[in-house]
This record gives sequence, structure tokens and C-alpha cells, in this order.
Amino acid sequence: MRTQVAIVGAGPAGLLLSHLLAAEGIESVVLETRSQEYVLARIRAGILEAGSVDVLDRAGLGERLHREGMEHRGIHLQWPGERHHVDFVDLVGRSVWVYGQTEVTKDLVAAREAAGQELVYGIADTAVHDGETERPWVSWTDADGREQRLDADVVVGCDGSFGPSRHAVPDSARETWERVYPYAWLGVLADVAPSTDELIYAWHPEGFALHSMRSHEVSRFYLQVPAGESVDSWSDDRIWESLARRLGEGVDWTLATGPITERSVLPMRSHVASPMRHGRLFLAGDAAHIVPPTGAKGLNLAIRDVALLAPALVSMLRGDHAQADAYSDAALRAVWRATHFSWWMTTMLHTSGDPIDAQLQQSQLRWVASSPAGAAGLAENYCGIAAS
Ligand code: FAS
Ligand code: PHB
Repeated sequence: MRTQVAIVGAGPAGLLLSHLLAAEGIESVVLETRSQEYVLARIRAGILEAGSVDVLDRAGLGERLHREGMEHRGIHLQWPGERHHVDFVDLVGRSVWVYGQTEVTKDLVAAREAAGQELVYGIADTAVHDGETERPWVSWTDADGREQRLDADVVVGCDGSFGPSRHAVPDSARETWERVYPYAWLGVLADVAPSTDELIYAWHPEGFALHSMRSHEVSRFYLQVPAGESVDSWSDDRIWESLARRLGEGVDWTLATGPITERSVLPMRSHVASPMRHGRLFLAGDAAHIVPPTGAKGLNLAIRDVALLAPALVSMLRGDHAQADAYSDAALRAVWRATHFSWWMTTMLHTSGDPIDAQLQQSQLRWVASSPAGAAGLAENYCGIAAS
């Protein structure tokens, strides 16, 4: 088989890239190790920056988002006895949207199928070859156990945090940075109306908690737990009691509970791989960078990478390499801005057990909540800023 762009991974990055390329007449094939059913059922991110919404709108993918998504002016910061609203619209003139990554993926898959996109699911043993040459190719074992090969002008690794593409960049040409945080998130999905109008990010001596949502009927919660924690350690009662305490349940606010429909433990780490290009192999999304989800950046960074990479590949395949040559540096400036902000939010809100950290964190929270400058710093990063 042969195509112009071989895309490894059918997550948001890979699917959106195939969509943006097709809009410019560039053919691609998307290769995915999981089944379509698995990809469509994955529960991940929940927040879209206005910039991400713009990309989806321009690509003709925003109709259901605007119908079913929820536009939020800001977030609430909570710590014992205090709750403060940070109003992004007042501070930086931008809002954010609550629309689950699961829904973004459904919209992308529907659009790609309607366009007749070649999407190969259920592959194994994926490997990228000759990325540094003019004739890169991808090999895999198909669902029937047959060896397959796809030759392409360009290969793009959109295969997430555990995919093989990043390793097709030789160690001699690659630099990586990694920070593993000493805690994890227990994520909970529940069929209960949110007990808040906008997200609540809560610092508590017992640990961080987040009250998010997916709709007016479904809530999404996260609890800081020790790294490596087992989901089995958390009964429904323990989950609800911890969430209520950490989120500040009291005389003037209570947390509604309901049936828990999904729970999972998500490790917290930062990872950046540079460069995001090696010859005719490009990387986008989690294949190149991982951020702790505290800053709601993961999905938005993937969309930002692809919005930068798609026009660069179109130009390159038409003979102009300038944007493709600039892609990695431009993408990495946004990656480091988001990585720093995710670290800043994570270390401000997660308890370490060290008493001085608790004092520093509460002072930082009081400053952000009371200083327009502090609040604006959080707002412009949370809403997504042009990389400085
Ligand atoms: P993805 O991981 O979404 O997609 C990569 C695709 O490549 C997958 O479909 C995978 O099956 C496929 N693949 C992997 N190896 C392959 C191979 N060898 N061959 C072919 N295909 C292969 N971000 C937030 O902002 N908020 C959150 O709450 C949040 N929660 C998360 C929970 C989990 C468990 C994880 C892992 C991530 C979470 N993230 C969250 C981050 C997440 O949203 C990512 O940023 C986002 O999915 C990035 O999209 P992609 O780069 O497309 O990677
Ligand atoms: C979510 O709703 O899944 C979500 C929201 C905000 C975050 C992380 C996750 O920072």
C-alpha cells in the first residue's frame, strides 16, 4: 500500500490530522492498534480551550459541541473555609468549553467515516521505518495475523504516551525530560447532576479534589491518591465522603451523589521529547509530550500540534518545506508553556505531606484568589496562550 501521509494512532491527534489534511486534498491512512469500539469508549479529557473550539469549528466539527457542550466563564478555587471564582472572561476575555474528549472523538470518527477515510483498526507490532529518508514506511501485523506494509511520503506518530513512533527517532537525535509526580488521580464518572455551575479545583490537607462534569446529568470527579493506588481501595462511600470533605461540603453547600459508572487511576507525569520531527517522521500529541491533567492541557496541546502540523505538511508536499522545518521548535514552545502551567497547577493543589508545602500552597492560593495579576496569570494559561 502507498499513501501521502501515514498516521499512526486514531486518537484526537491522528483523527483530526487526517481531517485537516483531507480538506486540502492530501490523502492519508490512519493505523490504530485498538478496536473502534475501544477508541470510542475511552474516557479522557473534559475541557476545550477557545482556540481548540475554533480549530474544530473551522474544520466543520463544531456543530454538536455548540449544541451539547457547556461554555464556562471560569473555575472555582477551593480550600478549607474558602471558595473563590476566577472569572476568565473578566480577566482575559476568553472562556473555556466543557465537552468530553469522548465526544470529540465520536465527532471525528463520524466525520472521517463519512469522508471515506481509510482507517485500519486492530493492528499489532507497529513499527516505523526509514523516517530519516525520502521513503519512510510503516509495518504491522493485521487482525488476521498477516504482515502489512504502508509506504508514504511522510509518517506522523500520533500514537500517544505508549506508542512506538517516538522511538523511531534515534536516541542520538532525541532529548527527553521526565518528571513523575508522587501521586495519582482516581477518576470517577457518576450519573448525577453537577453540584456546581463551574469546575471546582480544591486543595485540602487530605489531598486534591476536582469537581468537573460532562453534561447537566453526568459529573466527573478526581481525587488525589498515592501513586500506584488500586481502584479496589476505594468503595463508593469512601469516594463520596472524601469528595464531600475535600470539596468543602458545609452548611451552604452539599455534594449530590449518584451511581458511579466508571472509575480508574491515572498516573501523573510530565514528559517532553524533542525534536518532534526527524526527517520525514513527525510527532504530535501525547506521542511527543505528556502533562499532568491538572491544567486541562493534554487534549488542547494535541489539537494545537495538529493545527500547526497540518498546513506545514500540505506546504511540504507541495514543495515548500519552510513551515515543516519550523514545526518542532514552534510546537515545543507551546508544549513547554503548557508543561510549566500544568506543573504550577499540580504543585499548587496537591498535598505532599510536608507542612511547609501546605503553607506555601495556601499562600499561593490566597494570592491567586485576591490579586488580579495572580488570577490573570492562571486565566491566560488555563485558556491557552500563544507560546512565549
Ligand atoms: P491518544 O493517547 O488519545 O491516542 C493515541 C492513539 O494511538 C490511541 O488510540 C492508541 O490506541 C493508539 N496507539 C498506541 N500505540 C499504537 C500502536 N503501536 N499502533 C497503532 N496505534 C497505537 N487530559 C486532560 O486534559 N484531562 C484529563 O482528564 C485527561 N485524562 C486522561 C486519562 C488517561 C487514562 C490518559 C492516558 C490521558 C488523559 N488525558 C487527559 C490526556 C489525554 O486527553 C491526551 O492528552 C489526549 O488523548 C492526546 O491525544 P492523542 O495525542 O491523540 O493521544
Ligand atoms: C475533566 O473533566 O476530565 C477534567 C477537567 C479539568 C482538568 C482535568 C480533567 O484539569
